[in-house]
Amino acid sequence: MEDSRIAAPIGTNLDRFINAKEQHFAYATGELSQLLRDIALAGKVVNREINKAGLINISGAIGTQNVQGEEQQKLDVLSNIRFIRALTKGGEVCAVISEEDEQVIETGSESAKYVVAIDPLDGSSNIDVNVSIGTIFSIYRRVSLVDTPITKEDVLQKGVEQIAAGYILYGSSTMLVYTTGNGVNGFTYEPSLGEYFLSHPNMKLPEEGKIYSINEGAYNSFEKPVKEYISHCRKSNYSGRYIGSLVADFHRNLLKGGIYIYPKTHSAPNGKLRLMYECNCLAFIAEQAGGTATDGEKRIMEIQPDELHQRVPFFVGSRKMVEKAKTFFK
Ligand code: AHM
Ligand code: MG
Repeated sequence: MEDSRIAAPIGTNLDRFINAKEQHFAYATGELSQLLRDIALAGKVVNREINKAGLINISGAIGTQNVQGEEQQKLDVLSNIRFIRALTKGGEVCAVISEEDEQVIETGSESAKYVVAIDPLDGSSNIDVNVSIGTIFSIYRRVSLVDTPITKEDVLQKGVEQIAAGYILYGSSTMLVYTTGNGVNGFTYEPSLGEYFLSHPNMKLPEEGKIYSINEGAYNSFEKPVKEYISHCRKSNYSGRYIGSLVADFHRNLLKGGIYIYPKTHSAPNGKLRLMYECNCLAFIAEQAGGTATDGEKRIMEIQPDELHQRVPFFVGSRKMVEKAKTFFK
């Protein structure tokens, strides 16, 4: 039987899918749909830059670059510029929190009702080595009235307040995966047509899995419960898989079942990953797909952020694996 949450069949392009979903909501104004389209479009531009990245060092030699004397910017900086520009010009967003910017970016659209938190290009250690990287985003509705100044409450919202979240994975294929709180859908980018097509409708995280993803090189600096959980994984003959790109590791586990962990370490006493534009977003997607996410004790999406770039320990993935990991903290 077809799941009623699937608004369209496999192969539907992203625009049609977004439109079909919007028609389910009598009072939808189309602004969220437009915002999702803006993000998807900026993702295409970033995808193009990433695909060119390997050519940059030889481009001088083949004479295709630098004819105007242009300096090539680093990809993470460039991605930030592309996304911020798309979010600013689109007019639906009043404020942006980005990993690349210390302060909140006010877009100047004070009558806009959405706030976006974004990591424009995550997986910094993989950017220059041709390994999968990703963009991660969360969308919130502002709390204050439109046409008034942006407040702290508008930007520091708990993950449970997200109205949409998603990621773009620049991998062997480029994929956009997102949720608006009604299941998770994945779209694969077809570069010759320049379109995303629905390839993974109504994604479900297997309840149980056999993959654990953690940087075991830092083992000596993990807390006892994490060491004990790793020992449980080893005894259970689970596979260790760690790309070191959060989106790629999360995506694999979403499809195959598994757990991703970035715990507290000596050098990162609160964990390394950021609550607002890395953890909340993937926690929302995981929960919507039937999985779960915790900091070891609390549900990630219920943590009240105190600062924009706050870090949290992160355990996300198959529900039974995350529940098992939590038992070692009791
Ligand atoms: P970044 O925001 O600087 O790219 O760091 C986040 C990345 C994640 O994608 C990845 O899971 C993690 O850092 C890897 O960290 P480590 O190299 O410490 O294992
Ligand atoms: Mg990051």
